[in-house]
Amino acid sequence: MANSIYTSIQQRKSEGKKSFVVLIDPDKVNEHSLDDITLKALDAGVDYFFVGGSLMVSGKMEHCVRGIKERSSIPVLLFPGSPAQLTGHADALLYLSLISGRNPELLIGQHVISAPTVKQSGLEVISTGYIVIDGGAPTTVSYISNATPIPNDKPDIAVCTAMAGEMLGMKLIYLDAGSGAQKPISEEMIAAVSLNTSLPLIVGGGISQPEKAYLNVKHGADIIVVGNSIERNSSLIKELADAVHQVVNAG
Ligand code: 1GP
Repeated sequence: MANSIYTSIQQRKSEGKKSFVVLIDPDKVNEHSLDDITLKALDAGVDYFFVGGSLMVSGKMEHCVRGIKERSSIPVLLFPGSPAQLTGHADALLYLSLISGRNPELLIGQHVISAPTVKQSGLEVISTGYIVIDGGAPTTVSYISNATPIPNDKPDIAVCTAMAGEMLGMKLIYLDAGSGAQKPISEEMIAAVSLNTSLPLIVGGGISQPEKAYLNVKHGADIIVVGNSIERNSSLIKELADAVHQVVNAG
Protein backbone atom coordinates (compact mmCIF):
# COMPACT_ATOMS: atom_id res chain seq x y z
CA MET A 1 0.00 0.00 0.00
CA ALA A 2 1.75 3.17 -1.24
CA ASN A 3 1.93 6.23 0.94
CA SER A 4 1.89 8.75 -1.83
CA ILE A 5 -1.09 10.89 -0.88
CA TYR A 6 0.01 11.34 2.72
CA THR A 7 3.54 12.07 1.56
CA SER A 8 2.18 14.77 -0.73
CA ILE A 9 0.18 16.29 2.14
CA GLN A 10 3.24 16.30 4.39
CA GLN A 11 5.41 17.70 1.64
CA ARG A 12 2.99 20.55 1.00
CA LYS A 13 2.91 21.33 4.72
CA SER A 14 6.70 21.30 5.02
CA GLU A 15 6.89 23.73 2.10
CA GLY A 16 4.32 25.97 3.81
CA LYS A 17 1.81 25.37 1.02
CA LYS A 18 -1.89 25.34 1.78
CA SER A 19 -4.31 22.93 0.11
CA PHE A 20 -7.87 23.30 -1.05
CA VAL A 21 -10.31 20.39 -1.08
CA VAL A 22 -13.71 20.14 -2.74
CA LEU A 23 -16.00 17.80 -0.83
CA ILE A 24 -18.44 15.91 -3.02
CA ASP A 25 -21.51 14.28 -1.55
CA PRO A 26 -22.56 11.53 -4.00
CA ASP A 27 -26.22 12.15 -3.08
CA LYS A 28 -26.01 15.71 -4.38
CA VAL A 29 -24.37 15.33 -7.80
CA ASN A 30 -25.34 14.07 -11.24
CA GLU A 31 -23.36 13.63 -14.47
CA HIS A 32 -23.87 17.26 -15.43
CA SER A 33 -22.77 18.73 -12.09
CA LEU A 34 -19.79 16.36 -11.95
CA ASP A 35 -18.67 17.65 -15.35
CA ASP A 36 -19.02 21.20 -14.11
CA ILE A 37 -17.29 20.70 -10.73
CA THR A 38 -14.37 18.66 -12.07
CA LEU A 39 -13.71 21.15 -14.89
CA LYS A 40 -13.75 24.09 -12.50
CA ALA A 41 -11.61 22.19 -9.98
CA LEU A 42 -8.97 21.43 -12.62
CA ASP A 43 -8.98 25.05 -13.72
CA ALA A 44 -8.66 26.31 -10.14
CA GLY A 45 -5.85 23.94 -9.17
CA VAL A 46 -7.87 22.13 -6.49
CA ASP A 47 -5.51 19.82 -4.60
CA TYR A 48 -7.78 16.94 -3.55
CA PHE A 49 -11.35 15.75 -3.69
CA PHE A 50 -12.99 14.27 -0.63
CA VAL A 51 -16.01 12.09 -1.32
CA GLY A 52 -18.53 10.99 1.28
CA GLY A 53 -20.93 12.19 3.91
CA SER A 54 -22.34 11.36 7.32
CA LEU A 55 -25.49 10.00 5.72
CA MET A 56 -25.79 8.64 2.22
CA VAL A 57 -29.06 7.49 0.76
CA SER A 58 -28.27 6.98 -2.91
CA GLY A 59 -25.61 4.23 -2.69
CA LYS A 60 -23.77 6.02 -5.50
CA MET A 61 -20.36 6.19 -3.82
CA GLU A 62 -18.50 3.97 -6.27
CA HIS A 63 -20.23 5.47 -9.30
CA CYS A 64 -19.36 8.95 -8.06
CA VAL A 65 -15.69 8.16 -7.37
CA ARG A 66 -15.31 6.53 -10.80
CA GLY A 67 -16.98 9.53 -12.40
CA ILE A 68 -14.48 11.90 -10.78
CA LYS A 69 -11.52 9.70 -11.71
CA GLU A 70 -12.67 9.55 -15.35
CA ARG A 71 -12.87 13.32 -15.50
CA SER A 72 -9.77 14.50 -13.64
CA SER A 73 -6.39 13.55 -12.30
CA ILE A 74 -6.97 15.22 -8.91
CA PRO A 75 -6.50 12.65 -6.11
CA VAL A 76 -9.72 11.35 -4.54
CA LEU A 77 -9.85 10.61 -0.81
CA LEU A 78 -12.78 8.83 0.78
CA PHE A 79 -14.38 10.69 3.69
CA PRO A 80 -16.79 7.97 4.74
CA GLY A 81 -19.66 8.25 7.18
CA SER A 82 -19.74 4.47 7.50
CA PRO A 83 -17.91 1.35 6.26
CA ALA A 84 -20.69 0.96 3.65
CA GLN A 85 -19.12 3.87 1.79
CA LEU A 86 -15.84 2.08 1.04
CA THR A 87 -14.70 1.67 -2.54
CA GLY A 88 -11.29 0.69 -3.82
CA HIS A 89 -11.57 3.08 -6.75
CA ALA A 90 -10.39 6.07 -4.71
CA ASP A 91 -6.74 6.90 -4.07
CA ALA A 92 -6.87 6.96 -0.29
CA LEU A 93 -9.12 6.61 2.72
CA LEU A 94 -9.40 9.03 5.60
CA TYR A 95 -9.62 6.39 8.33
CA LEU A 96 -11.60 8.54 10.73
CA SER A 97 -11.80 8.04 14.44
CA LEU A 98 -14.25 10.47 16.08
CA ILE A 99 -11.92 11.38 18.91
CA SER A 100 -14.04 14.32 20.09
CA GLY A 101 -16.91 11.94 20.83
CA ARG A 102 -17.45 9.18 23.33
CA ASN A 103 -19.30 6.84 21.02
CA PRO A 104 -17.18 3.67 20.99
CA GLU A 105 -18.59 2.58 17.62
CA LEU A 106 -17.06 5.62 15.93
CA LEU A 107 -13.88 5.53 17.97
CA ILE A 108 -12.99 1.90 17.22
CA GLY A 109 -16.04 -0.38 16.77
CA GLN A 110 -16.71 0.17 13.07
CA HIS A 111 -12.97 0.05 12.37
CA VAL A 112 -12.75 -3.44 13.80
CA ILE A 113 -15.66 -4.61 11.66
CA SER A 114 -14.33 -3.03 8.48
CA ALA A 115 -10.60 -3.73 8.99
CA PRO A 116 -10.37 -6.77 6.66
CA THR A 117 -12.30 -4.97 3.90
CA VAL A 118 -10.15 -1.87 4.30
CA LYS A 119 -6.99 -3.93 4.09
CA GLN A 120 -8.15 -5.84 1.01
CA SER A 121 -9.22 -2.64 -0.73
CA GLY A 122 -5.62 -1.66 -1.44
CA LEU A 123 -6.47 1.92 -0.51
CA GLU A 124 -3.85 4.10 1.10
CA VAL A 125 -5.13 4.36 4.66
CA ILE A 126 -4.59 7.68 6.44
CA SER A 127 -5.46 7.54 10.11
CA THR A 128 -7.32 10.74 10.95
CA GLY A 129 -8.31 12.19 14.31
CA TYR A 130 -11.76 13.55 13.54
CA ILE A 131 -12.86 16.35 15.86
CA VAL A 132 -16.39 17.73 15.57
CA ILE A 133 -16.99 21.26 16.84
CA ASP A 134 -20.39 22.74 17.58
CA GLY A 135 -21.46 24.61 14.44
CA GLY A 136 -24.22 26.64 16.08
CA ALA A 137 -27.04 24.16 15.39
CA PRO A 138 -27.26 20.39 15.05
CA THR A 139 -25.64 19.11 11.84
CA THR A 140 -25.99 15.71 10.20
CA VAL A 141 -22.69 14.59 11.71
CA SER A 142 -23.59 15.73 15.22
CA TYR A 143 -26.94 13.93 15.02
CA ILE A 144 -25.80 10.72 13.30
CA SER A 145 -22.68 10.34 15.44
CA ASN A 146 -24.68 10.43 18.64
CA ALA A 147 -21.74 12.27 20.17
CA THR A 148 -21.59 15.75 21.68
CA PRO A 149 -19.53 18.19 19.60
CA ILE A 150 -16.90 20.29 21.36
CA PRO A 151 -18.30 23.74 22.28
CA ASN A 152 -17.03 26.28 19.76
CA ASP A 153 -15.80 28.65 22.50
CA LYS A 154 -13.61 26.02 24.18
CA PRO A 155 -10.37 25.91 22.16
CA ASP A 156 -8.57 24.18 25.02
CA ILE A 157 -10.73 21.08 24.64
CA ALA A 158 -10.00 20.97 20.91
CA VAL A 159 -6.28 21.42 21.61
CA CYS A 160 -6.12 18.59 24.16
CA THR A 161 -8.14 16.32 21.87
CA ALA A 162 -5.83 17.00 18.93
CA MET A 163 -2.74 16.51 21.12
CA ALA A 164 -4.09 13.15 22.26
CA GLY A 165 -4.79 12.19 18.65
CA GLU A 166 -1.24 13.04 17.65
CA MET A 167 0.27 11.10 20.56
CA LEU A 168 -1.94 8.12 19.72
CA GLY A 169 -0.25 8.07 16.32
CA MET A 170 -2.85 9.63 14.06
CA LYS A 171 -1.52 11.26 10.91
CA LEU A 172 -4.02 14.04 10.32
CA ILE A 173 -6.29 16.16 12.46
CA TYR A 174 -9.65 17.17 10.97
CA LEU A 175 -11.56 19.96 12.75
CA ASP A 176 -15.11 19.91 11.38
CA ALA A 177 -18.06 22.12 12.28
CA GLY A 178 -20.24 19.80 10.18
CA SER A 179 -21.56 20.17 6.70
CA GLY A 180 -23.60 23.34 6.32
CA ALA A 181 -22.67 24.56 9.81
CA GLN A 182 -24.16 27.94 10.68
CA LYS A 183 -20.95 28.89 12.42
CA PRO A 184 -17.61 27.84 10.95
CA ILE A 185 -14.73 27.09 13.31
CA SER A 186 -13.16 30.21 14.82
CA GLU A 187 -9.70 31.36 13.87
CA GLU A 188 -8.86 31.34 17.58
CA MET A 189 -9.54 27.61 17.83
CA ILE A 190 -7.67 26.88 14.59
CA ALA A 191 -4.62 28.83 15.78
CA ALA A 192 -4.60 27.10 19.16
CA VAL A 193 -4.77 23.61 17.65
CA SER A 194 -2.19 24.43 15.01
CA LEU A 195 0.25 25.76 17.61
CA ASN A 196 -0.02 22.68 19.77
CA THR A 197 0.21 19.88 17.19
CA SER A 198 2.55 19.30 14.29
CA LEU A 199 0.17 17.20 12.19
CA PRO A 200 -1.37 18.55 8.99
CA LEU A 201 -4.58 20.29 10.06
CA ILE A 202 -7.77 19.99 7.99
CA VAL A 203 -10.58 22.49 8.66
CA GLY A 204 -14.10 22.39 7.25
CA GLY A 205 -17.77 22.98 7.90
CA GLY A 206 -19.82 26.03 6.97
CA ILE A 207 -17.11 27.86 5.03
CA SER A 208 -18.74 29.93 2.31
CA GLN A 209 -16.55 33.01 1.93
CA PRO A 210 -13.06 33.14 0.38
CA GLU A 211 -12.11 35.60 3.16
CA LYS A 212 -12.90 32.99 5.82
CA ALA A 213 -10.90 30.33 3.96
CA TYR A 214 -8.00 32.81 3.78
CA LEU A 215 -8.20 33.62 7.50
CA ASN A 216 -8.31 29.93 8.40
CA VAL A 217 -5.08 29.15 6.56
CA LYS A 218 -3.49 32.33 7.90
CA HIS A 219 -4.24 31.03 11.41
CA GLY A 220 -2.65 27.64 10.81
CA ALA A 221 -5.04 25.39 8.88
CA ASP A 222 -3.18 23.41 6.20
CA ILE A 223 -6.16 22.08 4.27
CA ILE A 224 -9.53 23.76 3.76
CA VAL A 225 -12.58 21.67 2.83
CA VAL A 226 -15.72 23.12 1.27
CA GLY A 227 -18.78 21.19 0.13
CA ASN A 228 -22.16 22.85 0.65
CA SER A 229 -21.37 26.30 -0.72
CA ILE A 230 -19.87 24.78 -3.85
CA GLU A 231 -22.97 22.62 -4.37
CA ARG A 232 -24.94 25.87 -4.41
CA ASN A 233 -22.48 27.85 -6.55
CA SER A 234 -19.62 26.05 -8.27
CA SER A 235 -18.07 29.36 -9.41
CA LEU A 236 -16.83 29.72 -5.84
CA ILE A 237 -14.27 26.96 -6.46
CA LYS A 238 -11.77 29.31 -8.10
CA GLU A 239 -12.20 32.12 -5.56
CA LEU A 240 -11.84 29.74 -2.62
CA ALA A 241 -8.84 27.92 -4.11
CA ASP A 242 -7.11 31.22 -4.88
CA ALA A 243 -7.76 32.50 -1.34
CA VAL A 244 -6.21 29.35 0.16
CA HIS A 245 -3.27 29.15 -2.23
CA GLN A 246 -2.22 32.75 -1.74
CA VAL A 247 -1.01 31.96 1.78
CA VAL A 248 2.42 30.39 2.06
CA ASN A 249 4.01 29.93 5.47
CA ALA A 250 7.66 29.64 6.24
CA GLY A 251 7.68 25.84 6.78
C1 1GP B 1 -18.17 18.71 6.20
O1 1GP B 1 -16.06 19.79 6.45
C2 1GP B 1 -17.03 19.42 5.54
O2 1GP B 1 -17.79 17.55 6.82
C3 1GP B 1 -17.48 20.54 4.66
O3 1GP B 1 -18.52 21.30 5.18
O4 1GP B 1 -20.28 21.20 3.40
O5 1GP B 1 -20.31 23.00 5.14
O6 1GP B 1 -18.58 23.01 3.34
P1 1GP B 1 -19.46 22.17 4.22
